[in-house]
Amino acid sequence: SSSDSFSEQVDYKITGIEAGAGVMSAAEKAIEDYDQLNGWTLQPSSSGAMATTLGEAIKDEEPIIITGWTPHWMFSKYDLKYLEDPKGSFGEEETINTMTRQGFADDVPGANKVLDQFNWTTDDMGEVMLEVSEGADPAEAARNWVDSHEDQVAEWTKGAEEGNGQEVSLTYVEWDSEVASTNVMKAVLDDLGYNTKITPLDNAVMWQSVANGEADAMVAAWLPTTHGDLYEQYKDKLVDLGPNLEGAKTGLVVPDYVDANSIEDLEA
Ligand code: PBE
Repeated sequence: SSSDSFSEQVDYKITGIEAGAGVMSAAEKAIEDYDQLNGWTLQPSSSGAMATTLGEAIKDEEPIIITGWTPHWMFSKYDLKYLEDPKGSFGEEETINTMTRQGFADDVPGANKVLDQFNWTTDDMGEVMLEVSEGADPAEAARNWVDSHEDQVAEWTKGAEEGNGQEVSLTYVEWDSEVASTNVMKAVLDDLGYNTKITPLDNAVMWQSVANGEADAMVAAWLPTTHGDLYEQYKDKLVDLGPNLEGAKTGLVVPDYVDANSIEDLEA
């Protein structure tokens, strides 16, 4: 009934995303860290299904709690809030870094330079994500962004040798944020004369593919917390080109109408 607490109303369930995502491990950690989450369960799903479930709940002002992250279009489309995380289970603000396989800088220096110089803001990424969330094909949304941000793209390609059809392989995971960044990098590299292949994988396999040299690079390393364990596992086999975006964040997210502001406001 409506007098039930928020926690009872959601049946002590957090709506999650892909099982291999870092935010899922962080949510499992939160369930262990907070007495208030004792007995709660985290339901794996997919990023797309989570967003659909969130949209349906909001339409009817129903209670829901999800694993969320920024940048994400959901924050521009809906009124949402992160629950405070005083124990830091989800870590602090993060960067999204670019990683290449060893030897890539020597093999394809022009493309490596572009990847090294690639950096944008959460607002930039948000523009691409919003267009995709409204139904645009990711390649088309990336093309629109690249064509309308020529100066910024010129900074990324400055001094980079043009390609003559050399293949560059990027791996990613089909999270909305990484769909945006990876498609934008493909558009930029293709424009410079490279033949860029993008391949969606599971998170752990994405890291492994670059570490073992099957793929050239990825622009999807969330650090230091979200992918911290994968970074530790593979860092000796990777080249870290540093952040391509600052101010990323993950956590438990609820609609504004939910009467809770902190994970400690939940009930076991
Ligand atoms: N995410 C988006 C990913 C990183 C990018 C937060 C869903 C994750 O949890 O691993």
